[in-house]
Amino acid sequence: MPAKPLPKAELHLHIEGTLEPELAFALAERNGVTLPYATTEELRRAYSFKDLQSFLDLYYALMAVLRTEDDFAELVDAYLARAAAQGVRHAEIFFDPQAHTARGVPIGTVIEGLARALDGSETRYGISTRLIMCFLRDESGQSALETFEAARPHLHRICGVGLDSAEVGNPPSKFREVFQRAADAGLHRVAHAGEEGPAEYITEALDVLGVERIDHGLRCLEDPALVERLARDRVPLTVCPLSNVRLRCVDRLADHPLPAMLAAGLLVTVNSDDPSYFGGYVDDNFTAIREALRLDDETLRMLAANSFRAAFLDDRARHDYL
Ligand code: ES4
Ligand code: ZN
Repeated sequence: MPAKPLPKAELHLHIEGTLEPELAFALAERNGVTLPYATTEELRRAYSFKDLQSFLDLYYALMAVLRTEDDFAELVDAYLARAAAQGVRHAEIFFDPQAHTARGVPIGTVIEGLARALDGSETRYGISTRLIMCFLRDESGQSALETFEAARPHLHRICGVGLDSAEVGNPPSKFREVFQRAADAGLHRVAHAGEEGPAEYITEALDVLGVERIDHGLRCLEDPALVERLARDRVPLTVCPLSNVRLRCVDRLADHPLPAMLAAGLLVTVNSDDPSYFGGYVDDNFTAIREALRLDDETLRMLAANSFRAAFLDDRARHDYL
């Protein structure tokens, strides 16, 4: 019997990246969408990526099956059931509105569908949840601004904004204005940085966008002064080990820099990113690094506790979890 999973928070999870092949085919059938794969096995065989972009191409293509509020609610429900089995007690969930509005799905359909399922998460699964709206960094700053304004009637559903998609060549500074508007609306701010992109993008996300957490952040290790700053300021890094291997940011799990990050005093958390595509949910990431990196129980407990320290929880709720 596998050990009972440690209670943990998941802070780096793209809801569209939880779309399992079986649900993709079921939704395709319901919505009359034709997928360019005959079977779930054939689709799974396409899950072999050479870099971030090769993954993103498939990730965006499969989203064609998500069309109605019910579709988004079903996607969330399937994730929550899996997350509960992996020890998740709190989840801060990313979504990519532009990937849906570009296909003609109204932003209200996306947000209200997701939020409806999340409203039941505490009672049905014992998981508290938040939504974080991400902007696609390979789209323009203007498109991000228009997306933010379209989301205004739904901002009470959202706890923060983030930045994701193709990193290299799309620095955080492109999104200065929309992150300022989000700050003015009282929203939390996070950004993917230092996944494929350079350490300077991490510094820019902190200085220009005012982010409170860095998603991935692996490449901070190339800048010792930045590592010192991140450690001193206790800036959380939401690391996704299986993702890093599948997208070839790291050669093998045994070479993952997570131990070096911990040794440098960084506030590291472990997360699943796009679990349907990368071979596992969050506790699968814990199990994989425990084995590949030979982490002891104390380190694993610290990583789980860090997830609550890094979460956007008020101090009372944080205290209850820790
Ligand atoms: C993503 Cl792994 C990763 N990196 C950047 N953007 C993303 N969107 C979904 N998964
Ligand atoms: Zn991500």
